[in-house]
Amino acid sequence: MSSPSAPLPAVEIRKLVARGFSEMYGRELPEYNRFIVPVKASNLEQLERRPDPHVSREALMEEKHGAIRVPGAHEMRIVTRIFAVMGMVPVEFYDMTILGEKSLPMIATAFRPTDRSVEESAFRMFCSMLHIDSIPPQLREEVLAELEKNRRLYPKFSPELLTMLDRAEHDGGLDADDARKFAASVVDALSMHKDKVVNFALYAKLRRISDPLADIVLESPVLNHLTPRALDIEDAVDQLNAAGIPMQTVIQGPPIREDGVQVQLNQIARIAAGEDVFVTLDPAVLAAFERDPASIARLKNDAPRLELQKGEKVADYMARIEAALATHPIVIIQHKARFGEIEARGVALTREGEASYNAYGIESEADPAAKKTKVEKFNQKYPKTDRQLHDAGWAYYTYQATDSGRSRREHGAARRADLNALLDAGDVALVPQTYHDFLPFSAAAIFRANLTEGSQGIGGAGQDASENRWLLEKAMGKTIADRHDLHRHDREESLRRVCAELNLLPPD
Ligand code: OOG
Ligand code: NI
Repeated sequence: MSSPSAPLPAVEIRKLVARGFSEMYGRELPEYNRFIVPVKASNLEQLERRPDPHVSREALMEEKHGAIRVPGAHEMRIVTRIFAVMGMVPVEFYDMTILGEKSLPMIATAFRPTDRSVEESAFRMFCSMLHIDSIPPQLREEVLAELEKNRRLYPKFSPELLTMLDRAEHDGGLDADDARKFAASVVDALSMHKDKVVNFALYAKLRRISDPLADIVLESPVLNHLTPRALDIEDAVDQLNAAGIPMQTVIQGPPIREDGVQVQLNQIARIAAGEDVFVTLDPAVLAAFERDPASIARLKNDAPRLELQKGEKVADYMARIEAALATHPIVIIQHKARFGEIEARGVALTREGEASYNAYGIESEADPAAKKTKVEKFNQKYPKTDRQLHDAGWAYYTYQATDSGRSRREHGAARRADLNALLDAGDVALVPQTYHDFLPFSAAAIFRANLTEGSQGIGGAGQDASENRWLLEKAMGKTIADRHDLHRHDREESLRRVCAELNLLPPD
C-alpha cells in the first residue's frame, strides 16, 4: 500500500488534467458536445466492424490532443513547467513563419510523453508562441503593451497554481489531493474568461492580419481545441457532414490509402462557431471596466450583437463593427478561435521515409489537378506494407518475440540474430511506432480553418528557422527533443529485449 501522500505518477496527473479539459470544453462550448457525437458513433461502428484488441470502447474517445497559443516567454516558461508535472516534454519544432503564403506569426512545439506511459494516456499539447517579429513593426509596441496589461490585470495562472508548481518541482511530484487541485487550477487557467471588454482599435488591426493574432491579445493562453481520435477519419468526416457540422473540406496529411498502411498523421478541423466578445472604442469605458467591471454591466446588457455573415470579408466585418460603435459604447462581436478537430495517427516515418514522401510534393501543392496526379503516383509507388516500410528503413517499428519464436528459443551459446530470417519465419513481429507528433503544413491548415475571409496574413518573409528554435527553447528553458532520437531509442530497446528473450546476440 502506498501512503496517502506518496506522489502520484505523472501519467495519472496527465489523465486528471485531460479529463478536466474535456469537461470544461464541453461546458464552455456546447457545440463541442454536439461535435463528438458523430465521431463517437463512427468509432464504435468501426470498432464493431474491425475489432482491435488494443482499443477498448472506453479508451476510444480519450486519446486527444489539445492546443494553446501563448503570448510570450513568461507564459511559455510556466506552461513548460506545468506540462513537465504531467510527464510531457517539448518534442519537435514547428516554424509557422516560414511556410510561404501560409505563414502565421507563430513558432511551435508539442508537449508529449516520451516514455511508455504514452500507452496509458497519449494526451499531447500543441503549443505555439507569438513570434513578435512577424507582425508589422508599427504594431509591435502596442501589442507588447497590451500583453503586459493583460498580465497585470487578468493573470491567467493563479498564485495557488504557481505554489503547487513549486511544490511539485521541489518534492518530485504531487500527492493525490494536490494533483486534483493542480488539475482544477490548470483547467481554470486555460479556460476563457468571457466577461472582458476589449479595446477594439487594436483588436481590429490584428484581426485584419490574422485571427490568431487577435486571439492572443484578447486572452491567452486558452485551450483552443481538443482532438479526439477517429478510427476511420473519412467515415468520421462523412458522419460529421451528415450531422451538419461545418468541417474543413480537406483532410490534412498524407493520402489515405485503401491498400496500404497509413503513415504519419491525418487531421481535419471543425470550423469555429464563433463566440461572443464585448468590444469598445471608448477609453472611458475601458477604464471603467478596469476599475470596476460591475460598473458597466448595464452597457453590456444593452450592447447590440453583430454576427459575422457567411462569406463576409474581415475588412467589411471590422468596418460594420466600427460603424455600430459610433452609436453604441459596447458591441458584441463574434470571435473565431475555439474549434474542434479529429485525428488519425499512422506509423512514424524515418528521415528517409519522410524525405521520400515529401519528394512527392503533395502537401505544398495548391493546384487540385496537379495534387491528384501526385497522390496517384504516391499510391502506386510508396511502400504499402509494414514489412516493406521496415525493410526500406522508411518507418519506425519495435520488435516483439512471437509464441513460435519463444518456442524455438535456443539454449547454449547465443548466435547472432538474423532479423530478416526471424521476421520471415514469424518468430519476431513488427509493431509500428505511432507518429506522436505534428506536421507544420497540416498545422498551418488547421490554424487557417478559422481565419476570417480576406485576412492579410504575414507574408512568407522567411526567417531563420534555427534562430526561431533557439527563441522558443530560451523561452521554455528547455531544449526541444528530436522525435527520431526517441523512435530510434525505442527500436533499439525492443531489439535488445527480443534478443534476450530468444537467447540471441543483437544483430550487427
Ligand atoms: C493550433 C493548430 C495546429 C494541429 O493539430 O496541427 C494544431 C491552433 O490553432 O492553435 O493543433
Ligand atoms: Ni490540433
